[in-house]
Amino acid sequence: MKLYDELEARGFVDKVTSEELIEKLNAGGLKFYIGYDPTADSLHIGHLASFNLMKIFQNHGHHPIALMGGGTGMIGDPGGKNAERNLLSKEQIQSNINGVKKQMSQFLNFETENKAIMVNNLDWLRKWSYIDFLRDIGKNFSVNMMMTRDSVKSRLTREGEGISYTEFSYMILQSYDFYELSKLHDCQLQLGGSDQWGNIVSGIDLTRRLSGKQVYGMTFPLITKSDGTKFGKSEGGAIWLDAEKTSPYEFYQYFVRQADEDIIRYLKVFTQLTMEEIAELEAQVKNEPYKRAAQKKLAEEVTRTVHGQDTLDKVLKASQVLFGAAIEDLDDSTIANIFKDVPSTLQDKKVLESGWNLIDALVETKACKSKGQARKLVQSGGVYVNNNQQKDTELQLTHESMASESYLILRTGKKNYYLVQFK
Ligand code: 629
Repeated sequence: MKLYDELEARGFVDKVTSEELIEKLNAGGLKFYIGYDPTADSLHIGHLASFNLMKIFQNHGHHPIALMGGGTGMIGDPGGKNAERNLLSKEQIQSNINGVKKQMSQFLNFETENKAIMVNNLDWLRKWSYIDFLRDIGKNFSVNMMMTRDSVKSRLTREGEGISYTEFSYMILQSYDFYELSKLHDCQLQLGGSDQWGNIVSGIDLTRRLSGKQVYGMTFPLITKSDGTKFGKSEGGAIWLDAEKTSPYEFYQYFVRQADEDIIRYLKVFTQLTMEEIAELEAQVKNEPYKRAAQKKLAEEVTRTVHGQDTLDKVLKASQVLFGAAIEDLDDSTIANIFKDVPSTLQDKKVLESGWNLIDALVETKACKSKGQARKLVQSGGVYVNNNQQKDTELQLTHESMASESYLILRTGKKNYYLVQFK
């Protein structure tokens, strides 16, 4: 399948700056770039579609340039923001770049013939003096035109929150990047989400003015959810790619929870699955939606790409626990995530020294109303410690009974779980 046809089939085409681009896309061999400002020490799933897009371009013989905004990150893109951002310190930006670079390298192939390269726009932006930049670059920008760009328009109205000269001038820096990359690397194409259209078009205009070169742009639609809520947010905030900020278990569950109405669109933009494989999953959503096969496939693909096969295997095992699977070699944070919605109680670790009687434990955790009920339930085989059935009413819970460093899980019947945290 030709690249442009695949992009259209996957819903990746929002706008292109010129029809000429289409045959260039299908011919392969283009140097192209996407920019990422290091506004946090980790990328989030809002960036995932753009990584997948770069991989698809690379698979079709184009040369990816991943641009880190070490310079633009110091200014802040006003696009999509209705209030001024707080400036990040230079140290914060550098540490964010280190975190983001590591994550980005998991997605792209930096070895192959059309290998990806990573650049940092601070390397060239830092060289300019303010006066020279105003004279040589700023002179090419009409403020009248700049004020019409979507990224700043809403901030200039009376109702808007206003905009500083700093954020207003951001598009000049991004425009300059495109010119610089066309000069340094013969980069002919910039990609970005639909929020980047104005910045991309400004860069094409500047490149033509400064060098006479024609370069191109293509935007892709920002990911939306049918229920109108923002994609990539959960009650705990953003869904990060960094396992320390969003556990792989939570990361996986986020994708499993996506709605039937959205899941096929997400498979197309977040994975490398073929259109045939996706069509097969679409049929399953229609015929057996309760199996959530498409959601599980998406969650597996994305979790494997971001966290690796071993972590995915652990997450898959953990996601079976609530269905009665054995609770073994799980760490505290995964257990806390799995059982975050079940009743939990706090216990003093000392109680395990002499042994905590199972019947007492069932009553103290309110799993059973009385010792009599607890005894009957244990004898009838309706009680489980860490999903292992326990029928001995004299059982003493000790350190060996723990599921992890701090947790032990009691269960009555099929699915009534009680988490016990020991301090
Ligand atoms: C210098 C900086 C450039 C080109 C781009 C940039 C960054 C750009 C921006 N992009 C978003 C970001 O950094 O703010 N001004 O988080 C983000 N981008 C990926 C997609 C996007 C966009 O990294 O373009 O639409 C999210 O999918 O919001 O020379």
